Amino acid sequence: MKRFSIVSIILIVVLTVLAACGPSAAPTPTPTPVPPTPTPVPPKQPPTSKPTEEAKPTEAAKEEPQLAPELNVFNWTDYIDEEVLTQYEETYGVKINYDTYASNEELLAKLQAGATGYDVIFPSDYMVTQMIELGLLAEIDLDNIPNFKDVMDMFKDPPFDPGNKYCVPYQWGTTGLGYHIPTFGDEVPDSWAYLFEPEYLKRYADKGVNVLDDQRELIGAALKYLGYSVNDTNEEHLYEARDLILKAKPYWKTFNSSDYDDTLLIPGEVVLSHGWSGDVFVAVWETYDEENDEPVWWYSIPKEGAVVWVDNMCIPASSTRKRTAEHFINYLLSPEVQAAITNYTYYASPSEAAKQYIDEEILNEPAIYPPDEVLSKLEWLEAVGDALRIYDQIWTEIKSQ
Ligand code: N2P
Repeated sequence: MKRFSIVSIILIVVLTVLAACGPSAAPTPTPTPVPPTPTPVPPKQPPTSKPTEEAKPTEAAKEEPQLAPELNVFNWTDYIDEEVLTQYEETYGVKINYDTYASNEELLAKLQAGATGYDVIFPSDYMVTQMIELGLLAEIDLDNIPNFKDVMDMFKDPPFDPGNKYCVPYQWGTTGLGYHIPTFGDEVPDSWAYLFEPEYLKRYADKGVNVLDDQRELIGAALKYLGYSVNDTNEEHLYEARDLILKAKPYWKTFNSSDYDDTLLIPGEVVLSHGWSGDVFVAVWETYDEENDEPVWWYSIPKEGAVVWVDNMCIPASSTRKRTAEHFINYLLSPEVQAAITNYTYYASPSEAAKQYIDEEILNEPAIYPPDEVLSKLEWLEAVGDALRIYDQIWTEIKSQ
């Protein structure tokens, strides 16, 4: 299987917008599911509305808000098909300056260090809580995000952002173990023991083990393995998790959460990786043995339980282009664009309406769209309040020893 091209879906969006915006626009095509093979790039479409003063918008385009000429977007690495950005730029005449980060803490540190200028950011659930408390987010106007109506109920009014006052969901997934099937044979690494127990690690650590360079994820996995909540705030439990991690650390080759999905593709680099579902599935499908119709990599959710998370689209309090940011967020939440992103990232979409455009193999993959019995074993990361001090302290110890 290949990563599917998104161009046809984007074409549908553009044609739909064109049809809505101008008398001479093309007719609206009936949306069709993403084809399983890449399609040729469609001819470029003219922008439908331009923020510049000289633009002469059609009647319908006048309904578009006045858009800023550019927007600064700061997202996780490998988390969008850049065609989606190009299409937005070409359709609305807004230049997207796109930059990436590898963890919530990196994003927070940038904002706290006074980085201004970002207009759209993508913090995870627990980080939304922290950012709201720190006054780092602007309130969002849901009236300007009509595609929010398609968001699944489980992602509306979340505990970390009651009433979706600040953010709307972008993509969601789980955290588990990616493993190299030829190394493990019939054995499925179905426990966090494969990441933390030296007696397990001894068998394959020389072939490479990666862990996410992410404090809440790694400490959370250790807590889960020890039988505690991923949000535990008990100091003794946290030190137990630290000690488990320090005992396993000599067996780990890398702490990588930015481009570890690429290292899974390099033969001999790693055979086991703590990872996010979509990143691992990119490796699964990119290394798929077409000839024998067998995967080389696969993903497991450990039996002790794991993290389920949702990343969100939010506007920093310092943004000066809030209306354009909302317009862009609404575009990213449209069913066709959500499907295009999911078909590229292999992360699940929070948009119910996107499902009709999402590839069947993704929709039916329980490790990407976990069924209720799997979901019930998963836990959401939550802000840990004052215990964050202990998390930070043990993370420093882990990284420095
Ligand atoms: C994609 C990162 C997914 C974000 N590379 C995990 N919250």
